[in-house]
Amino acid sequence: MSRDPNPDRERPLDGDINPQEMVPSRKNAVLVDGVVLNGPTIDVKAGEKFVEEACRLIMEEVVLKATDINEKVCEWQPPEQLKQLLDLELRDTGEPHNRLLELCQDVIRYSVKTNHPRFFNQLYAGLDYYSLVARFMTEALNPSVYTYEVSPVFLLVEEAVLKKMIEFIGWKEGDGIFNPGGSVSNMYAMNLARYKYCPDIKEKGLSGLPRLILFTSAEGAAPFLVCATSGTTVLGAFDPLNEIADICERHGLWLHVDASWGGSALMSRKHRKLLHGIHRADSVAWNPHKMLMAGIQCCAFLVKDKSDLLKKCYSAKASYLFQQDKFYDVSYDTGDKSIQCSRRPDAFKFWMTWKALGTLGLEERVNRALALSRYLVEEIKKREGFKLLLEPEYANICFWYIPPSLREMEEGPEFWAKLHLVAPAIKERMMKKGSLMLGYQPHRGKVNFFRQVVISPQVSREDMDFLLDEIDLLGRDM
Ligand code: ABU
Repeated sequence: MSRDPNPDRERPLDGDINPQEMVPSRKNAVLVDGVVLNGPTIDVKAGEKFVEEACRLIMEEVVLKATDINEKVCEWQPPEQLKQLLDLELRDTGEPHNRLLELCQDVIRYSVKTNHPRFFNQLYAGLDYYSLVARFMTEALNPSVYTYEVSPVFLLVEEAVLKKMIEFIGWKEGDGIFNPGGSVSNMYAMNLARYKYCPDIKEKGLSGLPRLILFTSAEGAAPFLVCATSGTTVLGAFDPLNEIADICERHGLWLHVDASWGGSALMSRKHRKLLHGIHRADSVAWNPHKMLMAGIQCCAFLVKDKSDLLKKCYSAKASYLFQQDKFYDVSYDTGDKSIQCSRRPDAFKFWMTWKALGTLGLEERVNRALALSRYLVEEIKKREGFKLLLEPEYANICFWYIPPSLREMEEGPEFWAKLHLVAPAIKERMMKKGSLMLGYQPHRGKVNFFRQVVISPQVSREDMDFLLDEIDLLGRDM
């Protein structure tokens, strides 16, 4: 049962529609179950005013502060305290305009400023003004990119972006689909490779198949897919694609490259060699929301095959969306090649950024991020108490901070056990202070180390210096 959130408000009794409040009229009222059906019930004026004032708040509290290093990266509160500060309860009656604006302000205040020049915590960062506007537009227009009839522009934009990305991979042609993430792209690759290997899987089901495996096996199972990675999450490592492609070709295996993170290096003539051989892949995952800052989420799955494999594999032929007797070219109803039904117009964000910066601007963004990474690596080498885990290939700089108390200690079990505790303790201090955010993790037998990720063009050499100074400041008494 739906309730009027404002049962006590006055309703006009005459006139068709109150131009101020757009409240339904009771004159000539059509009532169903006691509900007046005349005119819209939404308070348009109040809604417009709210959007306008909330946009101003976003501009002042997020956009204008995005480059200000004097602002905090985060205003840390433990969960129980944050629950009290946020007024999370959902009530029977709606909150007034000003209270809603206060709530918006609180949400902004206690959210992490991922667009801050000193947010280095994830494989995304910074603020791209053009993709931001694209996001505002798509949120306002609220399209679902499955049929041309409801998303004509966004479908054509997606087609144009995919075509361009395919060109950068080095394929003559191909297909693709934007989707909710690199993991989903990798799942697409697995499904497609399996479909290609067993085209009757949709009819026979999994039980009709031999036991399938990825990579290879000497157990009598059927290998069908090799998944290589261009830009691993922690170390930013790149697999040798040409060598892997040779093996795949020899054994007729589908080669998928997870370039969710590293794919953006393709935009740079200097750094695209990291992905040498990617044109030989059958499919690629590439997330422009990472290094290219298109805004979360913006993830493309790209496939070299042009025989409509995506559609063959996923088509469910929903008759309420994909009618074949429509009055336009239904090949533009691309939703039937997606595992999703509703789908966001994510390509549009990337398209806006690409339009604004051009290919050369995107290339410059990648080159600068990698040059800043190089600078940081050299600084780490120079500084006492900092130790690189390995020479980075990309924009992930992995290092330990060794506090003064451990500097003279022999690198034995006790040293590593103590060092393991350092990064989490410094992370706690930096978040409580709000000065900086970068990630840490243990990895493959190595004790906790920092992973610094450089992406945003808002970041400068000074921020790299600050990062090292601040870690030293926060950890020198440990
Ligand atoms: N898709 C993995 C991203 C993880 C990270 O941002 O560190």
